[in-house]
Amino acid sequence: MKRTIWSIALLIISIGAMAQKPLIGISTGYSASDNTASVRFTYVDAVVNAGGIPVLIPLAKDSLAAAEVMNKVDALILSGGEDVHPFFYGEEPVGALGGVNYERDLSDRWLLQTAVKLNKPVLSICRGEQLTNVTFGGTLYQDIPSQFPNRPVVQHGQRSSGTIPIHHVNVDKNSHLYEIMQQEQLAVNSSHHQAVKDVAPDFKVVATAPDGVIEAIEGFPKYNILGVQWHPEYFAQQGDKQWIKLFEDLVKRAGGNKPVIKEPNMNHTKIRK
Ligand SMILES: [Mn+2]
Repeated sequence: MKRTIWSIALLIISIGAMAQKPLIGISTGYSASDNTASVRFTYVDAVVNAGGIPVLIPLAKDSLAAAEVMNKVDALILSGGEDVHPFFYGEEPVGALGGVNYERDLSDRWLLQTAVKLNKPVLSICRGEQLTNVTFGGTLYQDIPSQFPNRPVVQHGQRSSGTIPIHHVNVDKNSHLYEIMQQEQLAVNSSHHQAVKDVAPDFKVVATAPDGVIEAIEGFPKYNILGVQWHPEYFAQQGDKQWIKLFEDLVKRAGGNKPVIKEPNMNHTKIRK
C-alpha cells in the first residue's frame, strides 16, 4: 500500500515536471519534387537536450495554417535551408544566387509573423536568421564572395564537418546573446554564402565575423527574436554545455525550466586562434 502511494506521488511529480517542458516548433524543409518535409535531427536533439519538446512543423500552405500551428506551440525555431528569394527584399537575382524555395519562404514568413503576433519567442538559425531580417524589412548579400565589399573574407562555406568550429565571431557585450553565452568571442561553424546586409528596423547586430560579415541579430525588446548565422544545434546535439545554453534560453523564453544536462561537455568553444 505504501509503495502504491509512493508510485502515485512520483507519477504526479513526474507529470508536474513534464508540464514545465514547452513545445518548441521547428520549421522544416520542403521539397515539392520529393513531396517531403524534412529537417536535420541536430535541431530535434538540441531541443530535447535543452529541455523542450520538439514539434516539427510542415510547410504551411496559407497564413491560417501557420497561425493554427503557432497557436499550439510555445516557441519557434526557424531552421536552415535554401537562399531567401531576393524578391522579398526588392532585388533581382545575381548570377551566384543559390537555389530558392518560394513556397518555403512564404511558409516561414507566416510562421514568423504569427509568432510575433502571438508573442511566442523565436530562435532563427542560418537561413532562418536571414529570412527574419528580410521579413522585418532588412536586406541580404545574395552571395558574400562576389558581393561583400571587404576582401578577403573568411571561409563562411566551411568544407569541414558542421561539428567543427571554423571561424570566430565577436559578440556585442550589450546584448542578449552575450547574456546567454558570457563570452566576447565565440568559435562557430559556418555554412552560408548569404548574409545580412542592411539590418531590419528595430533589430540590432550583436555578432560579427572578423571580416565584418554580420553573424547574429536580435529584435529585443520589440521582437522576442534571436537570430544566428551559424548552426549551434550541431554542438548542442552533442551535449556541448555552452551551446545548449542558446536552446535553454529559448526554452526559458517559452516558459520552461532549465533542465539538468547529463551529457558531457564537448568543449567545442575552447578552440581559439
Ligand atoms: Mn560565417
